[in-house]
Amino acid sequence: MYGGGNTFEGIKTDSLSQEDPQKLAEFEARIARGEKIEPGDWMPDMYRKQLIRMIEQHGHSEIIGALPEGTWITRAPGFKRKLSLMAKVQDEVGHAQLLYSAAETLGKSREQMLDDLITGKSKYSNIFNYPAFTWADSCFISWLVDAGAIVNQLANAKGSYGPYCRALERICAEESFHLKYGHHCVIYLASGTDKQRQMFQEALNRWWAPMMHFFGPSDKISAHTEVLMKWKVKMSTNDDQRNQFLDMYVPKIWELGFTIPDPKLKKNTETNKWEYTEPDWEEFKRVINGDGPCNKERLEVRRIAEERGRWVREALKSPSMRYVTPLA
Ligand code: BYC
Repeated sequence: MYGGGNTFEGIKTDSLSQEDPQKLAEFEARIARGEKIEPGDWMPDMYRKQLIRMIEQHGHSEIIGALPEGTWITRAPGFKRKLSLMAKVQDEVGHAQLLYSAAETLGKSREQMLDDLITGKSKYSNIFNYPAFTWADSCFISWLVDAGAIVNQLANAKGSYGPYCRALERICAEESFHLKYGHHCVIYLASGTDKQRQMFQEALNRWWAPMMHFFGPSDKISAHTEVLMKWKVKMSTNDDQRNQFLDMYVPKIWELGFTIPDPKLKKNTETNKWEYTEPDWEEFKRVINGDGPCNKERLEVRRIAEERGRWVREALKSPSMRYVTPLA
């Protein structure tokens, strides 16, 4: 089991034995029937904690994920791309808003979630701890990271927790525009000069390993998959999602004439699964636990944003604002 299966403080596999067996059976029967669980419904403590962990990490990934692309807004080639990228980055931050609201329905406040992000207690997606050196890196994120996110989110939107599923449905609709924008940017580089093609090839070389990590550790070592699949929070395993991504996007990358930096990558036509070099899970662990190339920088940006925005949040809460803002 990855991280001993107990890396999240408070999620203990034996905590289920403390639940009322009849309520637990009814809850599991509802899930088996495909019903949605809603915030006021009875749920086991472990289901609540697992959902908070996963939705919160997802929300953090959206706001941190806005950073590497965000730095390219002013340098995107041409006015139209600047506008599109600005809209995309704004959407990503909006996704965090939806996700934090979904996690709040489970009892954890947004302030606490943001505190846990800044202090390094909560995780966020590994992939955003790598630097976007060139415009082609930004194109890689817009096309392929968004593609990976859609594979994950389309599956989990059919899951069991109502508020998370509804947030995911809306996020997927917006992500499909991001994917088209990203694909368009990559096609432009692919059909451009040798230098432009080389730029994207180099981005692909840099981002392929983090992309393989993006879907989570292999099923053999994943800590939470079993219970999350049982309760239909995760609708497919990490390896299945990785395989689906490879199925959909490797042919498209090859079609554009680029080389994927993995000599072992090939589809096994008998098993219908992709074979690839085992990702370096030690590097993955280092990166998700705070020791990637950009972790410190990413969290520092968030910390400064929290500090600079404090007066706005406090002002919104002040009694005089009740008369001028619908938020109060
Ligand atoms: N990165 O038991 P496992 C976007 C952790 S944003 C970091 O398999 P699980 C975008 C995991 O948390 C969309 N950590 O976990 C935004 C656990 O550690 P803890 C990003 C990872 O939860 C802006 C440990 O490893 N998508 O696309 O069953 C611009 C064991 O793993 C990662 C989401 O957030 C990772 N990649 O499955 C552009 C999707 N993978 O908590 C684009 C929502 C694993 O025990 N999340 N870990 O300390 C999920 O679907 C699931 O959490 C995962 C992992 C499939 C990622």
